[in-house]
Amino acid sequence: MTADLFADDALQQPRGREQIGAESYVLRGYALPWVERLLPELRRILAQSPFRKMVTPGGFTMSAALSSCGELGWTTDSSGYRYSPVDPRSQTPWPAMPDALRELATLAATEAGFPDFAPDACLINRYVPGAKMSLHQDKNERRYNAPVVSVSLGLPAIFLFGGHERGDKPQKISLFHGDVVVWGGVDRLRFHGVMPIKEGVHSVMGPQRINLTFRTAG
Ligand SMILES: O=C(O)CCC(=O)C(=O)O
Repeated sequence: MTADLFADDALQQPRGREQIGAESYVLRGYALPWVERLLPELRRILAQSPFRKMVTPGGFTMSAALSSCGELGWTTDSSGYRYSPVDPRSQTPWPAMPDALRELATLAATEAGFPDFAPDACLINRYVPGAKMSLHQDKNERRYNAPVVSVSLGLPAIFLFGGHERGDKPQKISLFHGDVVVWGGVDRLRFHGVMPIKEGVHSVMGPQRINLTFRTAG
């Protein structure tokens, strides 16, 4: 991979910080300089804990495929949503969180006004065209004092950033390869989701969007 391969994304995205809530920001293109370090680490993680489809407690199969790294990984099955120290597929610990991922997440959090972020969980979502994430709140963490840091790679997405009630009309925010969204503080429990991904092939990531969501869960 060379810098040329993500030149298109860099052109689309003037770097900068867009405020989307009282304590929420989109950091445009923030992860672009990290992509070359992130991709080999992602390949290593996914060789150990491959993407898999998970089922919600209500019996629906999620359209995004999931994996995780870090001390805790988010899982769902018929008995509920929870964080687990082991990958339910192998019953062994999730892959460790690589330094490059942790550093990116903590620097992005600092840039957004959360200097003490110490993530112990990184959920990795894979969206193929048509896959989506319904509006939800991140509420399985033990405390809500740490922000959520969400890194977008690959195909563009429309991120839905709602309010504190499910019925609140969400903002629609276009996210591109390398964008990072951080929300915390008074915004930590806002509903959010992703509209169905449009058909396409990204020059670096191929026909998919991968999202890394960092949280302090334990
Ligand atoms: O893919 C995204 O941008 C958001 C992911 C998300 O909402 C989540 O993992 O809770």
